[in-house]
Amino acid sequence: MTENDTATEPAPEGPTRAGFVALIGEPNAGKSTLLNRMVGAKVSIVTHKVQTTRARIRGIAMHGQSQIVFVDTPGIFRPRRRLDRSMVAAAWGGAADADIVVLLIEAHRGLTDGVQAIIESLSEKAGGHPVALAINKIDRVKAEELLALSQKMNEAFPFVRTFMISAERGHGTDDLLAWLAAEVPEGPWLYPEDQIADLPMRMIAAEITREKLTLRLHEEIPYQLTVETENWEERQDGSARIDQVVYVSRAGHKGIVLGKGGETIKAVSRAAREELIEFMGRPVHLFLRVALRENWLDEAERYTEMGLDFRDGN
Ligand SMILES: Nc1nc2c(ncn2[C@@H]2O[C@H](COP(=O)(O)OP(=O)(O)OP(=O)(O)O)[C@@H](O)[C@H]2O)c(=O)[nH]1
Ligand SMILES: [Mg+2]
Repeated sequence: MTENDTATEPAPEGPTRAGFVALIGEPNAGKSTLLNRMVGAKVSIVTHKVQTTRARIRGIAMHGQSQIVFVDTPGIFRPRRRLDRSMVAAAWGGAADADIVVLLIEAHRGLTDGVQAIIESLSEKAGGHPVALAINKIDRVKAEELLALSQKMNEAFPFVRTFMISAERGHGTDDLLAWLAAEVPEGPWLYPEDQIADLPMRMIAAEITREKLTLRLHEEIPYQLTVETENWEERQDGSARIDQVVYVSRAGHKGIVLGKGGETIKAVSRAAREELIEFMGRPVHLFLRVALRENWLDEAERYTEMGLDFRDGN
């Protein structure tokens, strides 16, 4: 396949292709936004805060005869806590297992120290897979700045391709998808054609609630809590009853998560329920409780629930 072929739609009767594309980058680069854009549905949660994604999340996109399995990963940063270390290990694990790696950076922040640190580990940790660069959030800068940044980045690492995109607005993302579709290896599809995610519903539901909590709570509180779906009951009337627990690690956080007269948790529950109804296309009854669990950040079971490897946090 030559470079000129890559931007064109593959012939419908051509061979099928399928592969894994890992999206890596600093926290907040826009990886989850890009995954959702590529898939055409909200599979991975997004907030304006760093370290939103905690585990690897797969989202599946079809383009012509190609199936592209995008792997959203936690942001790569200098870890402090056990959870941070597990998250960063999950991100690098995603890169190592992928057929193609896409490094996302933020156009307005450029080649930061954090990006530099990622580049320094890329050759070793991306397992020799091709790495493309996606300069995201181009809506925030002038065109002249982009060319200079692209040049600087390509001097720092031998990217196989550079894309200028806005994941949020959908600029340049079609070109990126078409290129990836042509680059993934020939082979049978890995998932049914209409599947968009492979996360269990109980985990998606917990993530949606965590997103609403992260949006409403401040400072360190979102980083000190986790959400688990404890019970899922299918009701005869076609609705689902979902019971979730929010674990907090400090006594003082419980009251903050509940809010005055339970206001905060009620607002979170309402927002999460609305999104679940939209996602599932049927009625949902959501029940949240908040529990103090001081050591949850050091409990193996909590990591398993999140889809993380506890040992990576050592
Ligand atoms: N202006 C602008 N904002 C964007 C764009 N793409 C993403 N964002 C915003 O950037 C923020 C972070 O987006 P995420 O998709 O959560 O970033 P992430 O890389 O997954 O972050 P972590 O999960 O924390 O590693 C959100 O507020 C997005 O709305 C873009 O193209 N332009
Ligand atoms: Mg994310």
